[in-house]
Amino acid sequence: VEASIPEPQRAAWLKHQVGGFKDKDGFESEVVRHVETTLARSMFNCDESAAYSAAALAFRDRLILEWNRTQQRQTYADSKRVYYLSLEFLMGRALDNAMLNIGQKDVARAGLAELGFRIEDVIEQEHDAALGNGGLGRLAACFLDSLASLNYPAWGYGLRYRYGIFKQEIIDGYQVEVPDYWLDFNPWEFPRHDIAVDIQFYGNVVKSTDESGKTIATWEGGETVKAVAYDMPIPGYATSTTNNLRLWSSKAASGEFDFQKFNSGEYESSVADQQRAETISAVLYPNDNLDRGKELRLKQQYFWVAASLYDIIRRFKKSKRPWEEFPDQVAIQLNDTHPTLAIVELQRILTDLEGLEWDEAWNIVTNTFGYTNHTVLPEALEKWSVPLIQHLLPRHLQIIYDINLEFLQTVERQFPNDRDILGRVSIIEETQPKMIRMAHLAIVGSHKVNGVAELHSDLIKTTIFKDFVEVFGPDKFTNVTNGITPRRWLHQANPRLSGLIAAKTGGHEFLSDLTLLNKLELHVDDKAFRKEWAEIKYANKVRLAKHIKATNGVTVNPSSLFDVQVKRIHEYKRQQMNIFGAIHRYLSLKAMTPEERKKQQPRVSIFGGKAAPGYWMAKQIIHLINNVGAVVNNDKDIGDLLKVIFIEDYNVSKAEMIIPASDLSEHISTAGTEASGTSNMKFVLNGGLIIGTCDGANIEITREIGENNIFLFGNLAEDVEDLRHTHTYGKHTVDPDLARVFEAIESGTFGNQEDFAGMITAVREHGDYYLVSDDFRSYLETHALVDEAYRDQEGWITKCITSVARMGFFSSDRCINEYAEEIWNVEPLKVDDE
Ligand code: CR6
Repeated sequence: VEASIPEPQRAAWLKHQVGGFKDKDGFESEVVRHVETTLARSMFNCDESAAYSAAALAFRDRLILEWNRTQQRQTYADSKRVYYLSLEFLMGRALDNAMLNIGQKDVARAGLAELGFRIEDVIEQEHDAALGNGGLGRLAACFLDSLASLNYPAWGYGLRYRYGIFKQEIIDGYQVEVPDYWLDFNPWEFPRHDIAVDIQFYGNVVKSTDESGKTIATWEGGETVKAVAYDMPIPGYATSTTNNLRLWSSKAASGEFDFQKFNSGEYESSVADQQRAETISAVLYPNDNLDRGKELRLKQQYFWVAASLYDIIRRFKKSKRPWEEFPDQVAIQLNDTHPTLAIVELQRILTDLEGLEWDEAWNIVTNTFGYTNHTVLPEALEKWSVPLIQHLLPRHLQIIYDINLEFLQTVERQFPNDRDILGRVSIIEETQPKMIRMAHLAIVGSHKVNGVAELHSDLIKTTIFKDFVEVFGPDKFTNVTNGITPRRWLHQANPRLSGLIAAKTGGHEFLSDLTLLNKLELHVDDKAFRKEWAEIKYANKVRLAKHIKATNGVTVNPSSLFDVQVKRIHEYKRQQMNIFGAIHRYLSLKAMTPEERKKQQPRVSIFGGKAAPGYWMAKQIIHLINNVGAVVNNDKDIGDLLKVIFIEDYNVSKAEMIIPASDLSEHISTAGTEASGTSNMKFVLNGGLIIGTCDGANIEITREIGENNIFLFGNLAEDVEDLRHTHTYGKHTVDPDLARVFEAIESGTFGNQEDFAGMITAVREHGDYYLVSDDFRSYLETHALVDEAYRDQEGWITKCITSVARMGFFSSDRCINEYAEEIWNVEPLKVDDE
């Protein structure tokens, strides 16, 4: 590496190489230097926000040095790299994570203290990087952490949205969306103005023949937009590997504005062009598990995919290898179907621009891509209308048709007597207008397709992708059960528990090998350990209770059972069932004598989560939760026996506070609808128990921790279809307890009943698609079992410790190693200095 500096200058460069701070003194001097120079602030009036900025810059400097070394090492080794293409990266805060992964948090704490700051207050200053909706985006962030921690040469590629997921405010019980402008000061990103790619849209295709008689397709005209790279360093835990997350930002291709237009007096329209271009990366679409088919979204997808592929190919070309070696050097993972156009774009580049034969190119393409499916919900499966693609990407549409033709021909040869299968597997849906089924395109263009938990991977093979299993054989389809990074979700979110586990398992090794948690089982009867365990949970609950007091103005008793459901609001996740259950509890308590009430287990029912701005039913659910809270929390008969809390603006940093404070969390989706869920893993890892359905990863969690340590209830996935059928065509009576809840709502107990009519009608008249009534009885009964189990505090703690000890499987490190071996065929790049 050093030899790349010309000999005459080498000594000077090496002599002045910076190393980043080494100790407390060095850290402090970096902080003060950044306050005074980079931030141009006086050290005499440095507030917490400036202290945060300066501390972040000091860490950023260190990271970028490691980043540089990692990139040099990876280029030099010239081994296969992984590219994770995701429209969402829900990163949360970076400073705490950087301090812990580098292993310098104690240094920072001591340094900041000497400068007059409490590290916790400084960390709190940071704005979350919230470039995602929910599980899918957070999974991508956990994966980046694991890829770096395991020393895989890997890059993330995404969009640099100017506005992340909206901030949620609750006003009079209703959700109000406020834009999340997060880029005012973002010390974690490096603009790379030199890395810019022109991206073409619209135009038309011209066909011609070359000397040899081959047809050449040329995509001409249209409009060009510039993609500019912004890099975020991703530090691995306890390793010097620092990988890259590259996010693309859109700009007008002509520079600031078109000078031709400007000089001819069209100033406004030249500015408008600029704004039009910048709109592409302006905002994250706020839908979780819902496809709306908007043109701007398609533009985002192509813009990001084309820029990323250009970048990947440029890097590949540096190695001067022949094209056929592309899949040996490059693995691209498609996080859901959002980046599926990459398949078409690579085929276009190889055939139209690089002159490869179709089959040769297609072979490269399919060996490069892997596709992860994250849902079976029909409303979430992406489809783009043919006229829209024709207009925006005319050449791509032709290639999609060619891919489909080739594919259907092979299917036809395989199943000469089955005409129907062609229509079912076709990439084109023959509707009016015709639609491109992106999942079909992703399957055809990849060598592996995976689901995200065992049940889900089985379901896609037997339902939505059944025919493809026939066509490609079962080996193309695999399962990689999701995981979470224990660095953020245990060590960072719950430092005291992490410390206690370290003391019992022989150090913090478990953070790199989560299966070491199993050593905890040896200590399950250790009195002092159990006491400390309980104290930590209580302290975490006190912290959450303070937050609730400050934001909701409600006093909750930390000795109550904290029952938490935090996630996107969605009918399939059934927050409505949870709030109906809380109403049932309230009605039951009201009907009791004071003596009976004394015997009841006090509870705090905690909700949090955003509703997509256009999702009316989800907004009703939020409204009902808040209105129930307003009644219950002020009812003198009830007191501490029940509180209902809606925590505003649930996000990653709130999750880090809420999850460690839960006794029980709810993962109660209609069986077969939640592909995996990942917060279920976070809650158990933090010593909370679960009430849940047999859905997603709940099933594997049960297998790992044991069925005595989880509260399962409800109908099974295999029975859902039949139940729905009887709702529609047979007899459908509402569960009597649920009917009483409906009566209470309809009598106006929780405000204007008309506001909640939709939620009730969905169950009573519209077929109860999510089986709320079918599962209500066993839901209530299981909650009663929870109360009973919680009253036995010793038994409860045993369940919690045992569960944590058995959670090793759910590390995203395990998950990434499975992807690396089964799908990507990549090896970690050893770091010499370790
Ligand atoms: N909404 C699934 O619904 C899963 C994550 C990550 C989801 C959820 O069960 O844990 O992906 N699916 O795999 C989609 O976003 C399409 C999600 O987060």
